[in-house]
Amino acid sequence: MLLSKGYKVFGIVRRSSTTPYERIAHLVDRVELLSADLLDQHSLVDAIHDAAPSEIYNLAAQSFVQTSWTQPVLTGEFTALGVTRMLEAMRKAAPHARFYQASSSEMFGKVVETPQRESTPFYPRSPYGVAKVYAHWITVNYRESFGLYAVSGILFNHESERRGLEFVTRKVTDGVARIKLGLARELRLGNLDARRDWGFAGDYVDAMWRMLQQDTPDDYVIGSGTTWSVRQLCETAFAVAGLDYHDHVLLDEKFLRPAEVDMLVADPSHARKKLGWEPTMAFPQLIERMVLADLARHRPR
Ligand code: GDR
Repeated sequence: MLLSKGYKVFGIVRRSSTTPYERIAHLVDRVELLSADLLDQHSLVDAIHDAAPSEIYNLAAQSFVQTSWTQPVLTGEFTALGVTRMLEAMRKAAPHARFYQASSSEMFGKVVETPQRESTPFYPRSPYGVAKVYAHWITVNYRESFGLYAVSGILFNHESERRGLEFVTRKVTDGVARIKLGLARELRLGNLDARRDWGFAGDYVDAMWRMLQQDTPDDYVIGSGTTWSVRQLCETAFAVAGLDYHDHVLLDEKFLRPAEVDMLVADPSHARKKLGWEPTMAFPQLIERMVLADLARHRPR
């Protein structure tokens, strides 16, 4: 999206012995990748100094909720303290840049009001959610302490065909495609009764960009305002391929979480009013698009 608006785009990558750029393969000749690591303060200062950015989007995190129970300390390092390191690097190397922090609906966790808006108190339910609450408040604190243009976008689940296979929407759409094409017979899932407010990632990056174009920095909730269960996700996705989820979905306790977020639904009226933001793709169309993309990917050429 930034490239289509004429931006020069840099990304940071942490060193690895392999180059897993699968999801940005179509972009690697159009963006400049700099080596840096959220665990290494100095490398972040150098990367921001070299790129001299006008806008910084911090989307980096250990972002899989389930893993945050098995790697809680690492999750805190990347997802919480990593944000302080980014803000410190910006303060040092690009204090006039605008900073976007990818905050999360997981901060609302065991919700204290419905729908959830900017003023809803947080009650995180996983080490990931707890780390994101820290990250949110350090962003607000650096804005208030140092006058940085720093915003926190509280985004509800946002999905597309580029979603990682471990997240439930993509796990289901990929599973449907493999079952339809005879590559698998069953799909093992955890809690089918959890409800989420799922939207299209393309709409949500537009909201991030809009947040950084305002006269004054503020925080915004971004979501569709609708909520669907994992069971409804299964019904919708299997139906796209002419299948019935009852014939293929099995419960596997391995995918149940030690503490669950039962239901999330956004009230995005602040974003609608201030940013003029509206989602363009409803949940059934989003899931259909993802199933069709996975069918095309798995179909023999
Ligand atoms: P979430 O996304 O935890 O909401 O965080 P995820 O897709 O992993 O889970 C959504 C819900 O589905 C239930 N579920 C399963 N989840 C997975 N992954 N695998 C399963 O087999 C399964 N079965 C049921 C889960 O219990 C849960 O209730 C996502 C991430 O992108 C975060 O980084 C981001 O901050 C939030 O969305 C907004």
